[in-house]
Amino acid sequence: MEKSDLLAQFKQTAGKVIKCRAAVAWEPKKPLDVCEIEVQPPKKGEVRIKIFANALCHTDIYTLDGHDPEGLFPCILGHEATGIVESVGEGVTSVQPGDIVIPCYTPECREHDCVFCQNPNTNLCPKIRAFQGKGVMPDGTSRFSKDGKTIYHFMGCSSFSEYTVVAEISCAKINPYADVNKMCLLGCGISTGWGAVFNNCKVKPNSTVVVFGLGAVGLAVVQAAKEAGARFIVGVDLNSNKFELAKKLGAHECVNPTQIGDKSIKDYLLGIEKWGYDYTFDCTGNVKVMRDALELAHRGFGESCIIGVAAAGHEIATRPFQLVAGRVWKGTAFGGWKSRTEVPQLVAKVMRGETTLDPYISHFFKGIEKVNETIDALHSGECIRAVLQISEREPVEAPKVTTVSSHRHFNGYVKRMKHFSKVNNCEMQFSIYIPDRKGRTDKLPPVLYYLSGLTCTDENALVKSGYAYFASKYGLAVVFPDTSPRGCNIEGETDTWTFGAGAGWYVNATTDKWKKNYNMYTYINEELPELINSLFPVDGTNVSIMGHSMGGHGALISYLKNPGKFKSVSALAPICNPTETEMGKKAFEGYLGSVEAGKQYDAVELLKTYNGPKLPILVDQGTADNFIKDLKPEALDEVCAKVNHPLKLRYQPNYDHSYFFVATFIGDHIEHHAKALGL
Ligand code: NAD
Ligand code: AHE
Ligand code: ZN
Repeated sequence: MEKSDLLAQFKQTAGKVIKCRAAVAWEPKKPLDVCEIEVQPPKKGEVRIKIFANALCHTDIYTLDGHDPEGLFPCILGHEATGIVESVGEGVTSVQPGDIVIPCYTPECREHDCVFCQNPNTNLCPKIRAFQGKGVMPDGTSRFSKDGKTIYHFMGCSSFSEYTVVAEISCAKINPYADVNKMCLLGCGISTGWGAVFNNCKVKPNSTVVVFGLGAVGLAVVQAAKEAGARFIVGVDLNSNKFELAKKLGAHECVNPTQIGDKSIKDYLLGIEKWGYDYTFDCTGNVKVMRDALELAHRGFGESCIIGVAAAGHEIATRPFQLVAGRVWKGTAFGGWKSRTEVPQLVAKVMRGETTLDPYISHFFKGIEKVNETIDALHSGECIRAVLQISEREPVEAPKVTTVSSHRHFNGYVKRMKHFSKVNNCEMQFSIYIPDRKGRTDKLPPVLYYLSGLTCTDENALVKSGYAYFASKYGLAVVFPDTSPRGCNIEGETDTWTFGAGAGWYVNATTDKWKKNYNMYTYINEELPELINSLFPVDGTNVSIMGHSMGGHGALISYLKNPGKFKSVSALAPICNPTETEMGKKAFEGYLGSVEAGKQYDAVELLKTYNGPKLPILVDQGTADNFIKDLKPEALDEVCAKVNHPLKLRYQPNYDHSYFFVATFIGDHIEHHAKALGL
């Protein structure tokens, strides 16, 4: 079913009771019963979701086995899922029908008076926690029933059902192209393991780590500890079958406590690191293991993090001296992630290929009637995560993006990416610099698009312009697109440096020969920003543009053709009036069939009729620039004066057209943009 058909179907069911299948846990320790239930429409602040996939977490089993002090029956379990919004209740604004979401058991209300949401150190928003514990929605009632009998909600998710209802504040909207059969894992276990490392413990490079329990959660801890740069990671499990994957994900050594003779696991591990380990993690839920983990933390400063959930009545114990001696005992709920804000970022991280969920999916079942097989799989000891596909999603054609290279650079990362451009019908490359944020919940960085000149690729300005010091100083992301499509096998594509490859002129070609591939205007102004905004941690609503030479022309026309879109604009030695130059005429005749048609891509021409918000244009121009006759800064000056458009045109004595010129003034330009972007 196409998305539009699905939306039409959702319009039919909105506001009505939906009868669908769900896996009901009628009582503890019994197989789940797949039967037809009724799901009420969402009330105020609620969202009804059609579930695509649900992975089984140990906590579902723990509750089904009757170990959860909050466990209520009958209920619908499941809390690691993806789905699509079917309908929303009154007042819901953050999601709408058709959005792809992950229901999260830790909500995020984001209210100004929520001391938890406002505190960067915790994710424990308590807004609806009491209702979740009682198995009901925030109005105190359930949305599930069968033949008039109420069925309880579970952890605010209840995703072992074809349809469920959750609070809006529990609904993380994710990239619409995300693989829903995979991303469900980010609803609990894997996010929790990663977050325990990155958020709760902030594992330092060169540290030592022990992980007890190598299920999905423990393996995610191993994977993240490796990413954090730990030098020695030990995995401990009673089931040696888990060791191969643990080693693949980063464990240096794995130990089975039943296979070390008479030695206790504690003595065994202290035999390797005499004073203990910098970080230890419990991912078993066993309180004896929790004690060992704490006592294995390094004397003086080691931290032990409890992730496992212990059965009702079980308590942790140790001699207080263990803490007196400097060990820290801590824990995590959902890895500390602020769900609605950060789960979409985890999805994007997976989609960028910076980390993987693939190794965790050991079992995949199709159809809700297979739900008990997922439980058998988890009990078998062979399973990491069993994903149950509850409804199949129509295949979506996701943008294919790969990372060519990634480097740490000026307190951030610079990444070169490849992707298939639909508007240019070919593979394109771009680079992006993303500065670190001081705190991970700080505002996302605004974006500056830097368009390069003739013959350049995305690489020239990246390595020669000296932008990174300034971008890092202000906390600005910078995108460097390529200057044209390449390798399209168009006759004459590489014959000259002013036209074809390396010379796309930021226009949408209309001539037969070029129109299939050379659509740089739409690429720069639509396709690429959409891709960047959905994949990278940037604020795509706060954007500026600049460029050099042909890129200066691209920046000026993008600003003038999209009033209000950019917060600022600037250019270094821009081509200002291309319809009046030989190389511009040749380019427009080639791409558009006439010079006249080129006027819609000529800054001087566009300024004559521009009536949007007037941003001050900053332009630097070297007086020793050999190309000045093709640039025509004087025409820009003249038209701006005529139409009263603010222009700061600075002639820089004796500078030429090169990157020596660009690098000299890039700092002023980035400062100009940073101010406009509120940095
Ligand atoms: P899992 O059942 O897949 O894995 C648990 C692993 O621990 C298994 O490999 C098992 O062999 C091993 N194990 C059991 N007892 C052990 C012992 N005494 N010594 C060493 N290894 C032992 O479970 P999971 O889904 O990975 O979840 C792990 C724990 O984390 C569970 O208790 C779960 O409820 C909890 N959990 C907590 C959070 C949170 O936010 N705090 C989130 C998700 C899961
Ligand atoms: N209901 C149990 C608490 C269970 C528990 O600790 N849950 C974890 C998530 S487990 C996910 O698989 C958690 O994060 N809890 C925080 C919270 O607010 O529930 C009990 O002991 O009452
Ligand atoms: Zn879970």
